[in-house]
Amino acid sequence: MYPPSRKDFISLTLSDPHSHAYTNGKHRRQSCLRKWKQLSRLQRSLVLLLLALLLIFGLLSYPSITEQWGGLSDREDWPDLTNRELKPVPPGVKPVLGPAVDKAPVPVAGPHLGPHLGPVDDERPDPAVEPIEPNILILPKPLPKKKTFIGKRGPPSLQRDGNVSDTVAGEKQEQEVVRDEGEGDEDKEKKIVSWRGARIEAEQATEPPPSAAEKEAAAAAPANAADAVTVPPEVSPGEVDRLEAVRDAFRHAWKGYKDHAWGHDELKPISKSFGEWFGLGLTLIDSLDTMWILGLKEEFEESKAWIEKELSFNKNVDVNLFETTIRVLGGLLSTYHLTGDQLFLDKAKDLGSRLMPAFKTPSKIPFSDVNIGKGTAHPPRWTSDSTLAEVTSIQLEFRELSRLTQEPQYQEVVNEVMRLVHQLPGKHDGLVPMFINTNSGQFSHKGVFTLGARADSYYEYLLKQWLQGGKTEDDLLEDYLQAVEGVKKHLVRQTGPGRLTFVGELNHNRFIPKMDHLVCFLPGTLALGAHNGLPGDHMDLAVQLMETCHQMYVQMETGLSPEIVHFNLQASDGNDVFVKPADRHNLLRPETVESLFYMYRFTKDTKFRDWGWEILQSFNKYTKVSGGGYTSINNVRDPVNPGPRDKMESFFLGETLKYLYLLFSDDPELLSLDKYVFNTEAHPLPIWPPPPK
Ligand code: DMJ
Repeated sequence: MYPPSRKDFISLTLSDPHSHAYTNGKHRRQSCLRKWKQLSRLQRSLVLLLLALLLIFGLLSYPSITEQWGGLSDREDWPDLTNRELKPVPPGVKPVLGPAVDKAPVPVAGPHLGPHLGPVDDERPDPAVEPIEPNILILPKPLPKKKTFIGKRGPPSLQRDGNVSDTVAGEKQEQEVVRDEGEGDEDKEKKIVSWRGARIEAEQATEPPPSAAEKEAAAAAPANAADAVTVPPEVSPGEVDRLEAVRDAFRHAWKGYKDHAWGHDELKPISKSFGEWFGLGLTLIDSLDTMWILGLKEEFEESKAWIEKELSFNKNVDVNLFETTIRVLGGLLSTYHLTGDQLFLDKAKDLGSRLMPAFKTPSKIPFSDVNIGKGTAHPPRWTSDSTLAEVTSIQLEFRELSRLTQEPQYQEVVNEVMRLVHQLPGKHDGLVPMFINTNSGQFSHKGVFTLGARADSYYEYLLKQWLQGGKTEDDLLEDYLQAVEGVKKHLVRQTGPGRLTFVGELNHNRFIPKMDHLVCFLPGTLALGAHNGLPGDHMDLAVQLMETCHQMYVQMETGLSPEIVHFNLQASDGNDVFVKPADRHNLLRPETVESLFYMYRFTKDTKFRDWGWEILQSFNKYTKVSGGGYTSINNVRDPVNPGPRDKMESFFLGETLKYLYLLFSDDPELLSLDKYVFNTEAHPLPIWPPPPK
């Protein structure tokens, strides 16, 4: 049996649901009144109380409801492709990764490759991923000047003395200031001779070490970036000071290399030792033309002596074709051009001929690795594929080697690669997959399209080969123009909150709002194309992307960009930029300062210089190691413990500092962009003169 129902609730029937008689409401009113009178006093009080509460709640929520309605009617939060208004970051809110997002553990499903290969996109679903749809490029107004937020705080923790292990280095981050031992001011020349002989007044421009009081203030800085306050921007130093600051940075890096890694590939500045990759003195060769350009004669001469006496390519060693070409062959060729010294061309010839076995493949698409002593070549152990950017970003160097030596074989093998790729099916509106098979000559792992790792310099070299050859090779231009259209159509998007333009990736028709720092070469390349008569909207896109790359630095607490960022596509007031825990490292990469250099050369807008200056200061603050050298760091979001990686990549000297120097130089004839193209490792090679008629 069911228990009898208990009436512990108030039942109100305001009308007879079954009555359909029309009484003009009179019957209903009478019925209500009667029912009301039938209620006990308690029941009536409760009903009145309920009504009173409903009334109060209604009054209180009225403003916010009307506000929301008003907002919706204005469609402010709706994705509206016709809305070209910029949505600025709300004042006073630091537009950085919020702790909640940052802390949320994200399971990593996809592989992350090493620093030189760069990352392959992980497969995990991304909340911001949206299905593919026709993309319309929205040109926003320029971003308003953002306030300077002090996220950069705390004394530099990397700058330590002592021969300590990695682990100890990570744990015992003493907070002291670099003093550049052994770099006494008295040693510094008052006058520096630039590479073309112009005399430049040299003044000390590096920041003086902080006083005890400043150190104390830094230590007491707010622990939470959100607590930071706004400070007035510092007075910009002049050209001479900035140039000298770059020289100082170079000298400091060089001191570490010379003291602890001389003749080896890379400096490990924390452990004061070295790392070997190919055993070719990579940093030394990559740095040669930078020393020449910066007017560092002494350093240049001692390096030249090492090349003369010590450098031999007759070694039983496997080298990566691409890395060796862009860093070593490129470095030797550009140094030959700057100095006219035959030594460098002889070395380049020797190396070039030793790299040639890489092209002996069934498809003529080169293998990734070649043994320069044995004359054998092979793909990586796990695949017969080569990386697309690697086989298409060796052309400037091999072509130049042929021109200088009058031996056509170098040019022939790399031109054949371009010819094959030009006519290969599998491109997506000019965008290329990341791999190509050395047996079949076909693209492999199709479906992923990126301007980042493994594809980046393919696009860069299309334009630069066209420029190098005097704008005569139409296939290169055609492929480049088509690729830029493909980028605009499929990869360019804007963030919801701040309308930052970025270049994402396509993964089997899914748009991934992810951008490698490597992609920051693109503003410079687009600007270079526009400077050479390509469509003006390339420059518009360059300006927007440059702003985004700048934001990738200033929105981080150290003022340094992470390796990879993700962007927020949602129309909300949240952050524009997110960094996943695995992507927070900075390898001292050059791409942003490279693009700043191009942007400044073509626009003369001094803000690009100021942005570069801020980056140099951040490198000095968070990556400079006392005693000598700069180090890659693990975490650009942690200014107290950025986590030194104990490695100074050769491109920091070969590219990053060189581009900074050229950015700060007032002399447009210092490596004029109408006379030189820079290879992808920042080694300038001449634009070929037109053939005699
Ligand atoms: C350099 O070796 C070259 O710039 C290359 O094109 C990309 N990676 C590094 C710098 O980040």
